[in-house]
Amino acid sequence: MALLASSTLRYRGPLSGLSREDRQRLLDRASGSDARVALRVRELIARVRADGDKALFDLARQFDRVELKALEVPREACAAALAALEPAVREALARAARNIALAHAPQKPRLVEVETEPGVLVGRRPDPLGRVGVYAPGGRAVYPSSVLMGVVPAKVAGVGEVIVCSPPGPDGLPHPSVLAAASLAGADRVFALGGAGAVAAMAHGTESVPRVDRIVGPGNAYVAEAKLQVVGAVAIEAPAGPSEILVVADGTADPAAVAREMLAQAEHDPEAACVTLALGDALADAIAQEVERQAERAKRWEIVTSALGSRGAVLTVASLEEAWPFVADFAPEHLLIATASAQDDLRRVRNAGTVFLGERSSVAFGDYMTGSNHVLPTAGLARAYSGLNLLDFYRWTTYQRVAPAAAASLAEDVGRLADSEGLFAHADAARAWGRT
Ligand code: HSO
Ligand code: ZN
Repeated sequence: MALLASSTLRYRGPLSGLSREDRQRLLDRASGSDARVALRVRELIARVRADGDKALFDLARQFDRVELKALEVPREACAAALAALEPAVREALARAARNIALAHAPQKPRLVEVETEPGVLVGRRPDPLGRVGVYAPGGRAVYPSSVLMGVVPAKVAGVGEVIVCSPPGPDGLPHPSVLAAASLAGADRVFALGGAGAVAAMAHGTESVPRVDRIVGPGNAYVAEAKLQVVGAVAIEAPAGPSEILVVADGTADPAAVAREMLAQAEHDPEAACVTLALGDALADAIAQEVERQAERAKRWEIVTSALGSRGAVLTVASLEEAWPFVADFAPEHLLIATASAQDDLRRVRNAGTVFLGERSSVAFGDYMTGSNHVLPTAGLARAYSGLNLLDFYRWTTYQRVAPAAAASLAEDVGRLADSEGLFAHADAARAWGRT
């Protein structure tokens, strides 16, 4: 069946009527790294590795058009930014930080020990990472909320040192709201560094910037590419690309509320993907109309209309049963279940970064305030990755201890296995304990 025309949305019609290519376009959201970006980033990383701080000062001049006096932001500047925030905003930020801490604290992993055989003890101890770097973008996206999402769980985990990097403005400092959030969340050190240079500095270290063990936080295409290129020197989290929302709505959903949710994620990025699966044509038409109406008035009109025009869709399903396989294939960053049976429907969900149950559970609440983490896998990576969580800030140390009688009992079998691999020194090392 042909898709109905819609001036704002790229697709409006039945899910079952989507052509193979159109379905693929909705499902294949990986941006794939641009060869030119990859090359530029490779050069930038090499410059930072070769020239350290000097390269970072040069990059600030080149990209941020500012002559930095220092790479590190004094603690007092962060505290001052926090003090200068409008009190109501500061309170709201503090409330968000509190909820993030509360939601993440129970995720604390515990040491486990098992006896696999009498006298054979195997243990696994969670160790907080020594140093973590949180990247906070500047420019079009200045998200103090994302600073909280990275720094607060790292501090809850007990990471030794948490540093924040964010590009400088004309005054040589990162955006005041980023500094305020860093200070509120308890970041240990803050650097006025942006882009691939910041990632390179955190991955390899320079005279002023300490090398970290893991880099987290969103960034533009250069930052994302740089993070991929430094894997090997450091760990990163699942790369997060443009925002996404998939809404599943039944007849109890308010079309205006569904449209608001589509617009909210659309305003992040011209590449955002916003899709609704609506039960029945009447509801789908009402939602599509609302999207058009709200898009016309959107404050961030350009971004919203490009997003909706390239990956915006309101698709009709004949039953909710038809929706769940699509949810699993799409693996959205955010899934909003605007149905009467939302809580039950959760059981049907496979592969979503985070799920919002009922239309009142707006994605905006999760983006800022519920305490759940908003650094989430995009581009279908929710098939394998989870959103940022406390475990991302630990590594595990495993250990084992073999008691004397157990050693005697293991010796011969281990010797046999080692012989079978042709590793005779291993066999000797094991059998020696069988003879004692
Ligand atoms: N929705 C974004 C997170 C965010 N929203 C930050 C508002 N500020 C993640 O896709
Ligand atoms: Zn958002």
